[in-house]
Amino acid sequence: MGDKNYSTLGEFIINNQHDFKYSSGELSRLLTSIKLAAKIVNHEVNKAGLVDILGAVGETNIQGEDQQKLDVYANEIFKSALINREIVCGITSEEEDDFITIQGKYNAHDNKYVLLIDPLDGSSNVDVNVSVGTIFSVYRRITPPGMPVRKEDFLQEGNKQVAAGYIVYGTSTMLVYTTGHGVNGFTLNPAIGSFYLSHPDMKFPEEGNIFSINQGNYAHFPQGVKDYIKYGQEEKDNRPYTYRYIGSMVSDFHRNMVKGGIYIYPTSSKAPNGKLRLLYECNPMAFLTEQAGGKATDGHIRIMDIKPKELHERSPIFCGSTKMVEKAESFMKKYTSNK
Ligand code: P6P
Repeated sequence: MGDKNYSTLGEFIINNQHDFKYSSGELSRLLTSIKLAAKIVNHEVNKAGLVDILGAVGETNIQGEDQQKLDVYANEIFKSALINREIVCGITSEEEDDFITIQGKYNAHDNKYVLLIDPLDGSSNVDVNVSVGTIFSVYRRITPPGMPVRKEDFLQEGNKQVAAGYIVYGTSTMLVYTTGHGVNGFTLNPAIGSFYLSHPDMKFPEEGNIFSINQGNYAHFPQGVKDYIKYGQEEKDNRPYTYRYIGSMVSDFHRNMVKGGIYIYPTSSKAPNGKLRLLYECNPMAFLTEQAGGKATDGHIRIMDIKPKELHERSPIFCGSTKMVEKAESFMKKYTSNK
């Protein structure tokens, strides 16, 4: 890829700053800080096998999940990039018990954005050298500037998001994001540390045949999901589907967006509310899905219309190629009269 033909992420952010009325450049600085943190985390992820950064820290996070050393490391890198540089007025993270309000020296309370982040999704895969990712979501604060943020600044519906994106630390490292004007993907050239626009205007194919779900939980799934899995296995039309499930949502999502497919993490008797967290996994991925022409629901209603009640609440998610999500919904609808 000749670098000269691709704009860098920095140029792209500046060139598209006009998308924001009254833009004070705050969102541009926020995205630039995420870019910086992504490069630092990428550097560690790529050499994880060589330094004492693998394995668990021996503690659990608020989710009750063993914290991997890289989870904690990535969380600290993104926090410091956004807090020390006083880019946002508040942050919440999968690795934090509660939200963090930022005072700082330069009145960060006046800043207008809050950040919600899953610093390293799928981190249990790092030990086995499988791709992992960071997921982020940005909102304009509700509370007036000049005072500490409150919970309502974070408990906003996904349809209020200002920006969302992910970094996938894979065979190449990519940053993919939206500010509500489509989805664009940037690939890191590690030799010079710049992200280049490699995937402009990404779109979910309307139809696809890749199916991502942990079929190990089949016995625990709702009947509608079981019926949809059987539908995907029939020898008919563009079926049977190809089943691909990496155990790292960002990687499954990215592949499905490029090739066409659906990612499903449904409710089950083992996970009555699903597993993925609404605020910093489902909502940002739903924003990206819709901006790329796909569909994202909880099996019945649009993910981005769910009114959050708790910071770490979970939601089932069906997201990807519109026709595949609608077909899955049609099976779900057969068993829920009141939805
Ligand atoms: P399971 C990783 O922990 C994650 O949040 C997603 O990235 C991934 O798709 C899913 O959970 C894997 O969960 O229960 O199938 O192992």
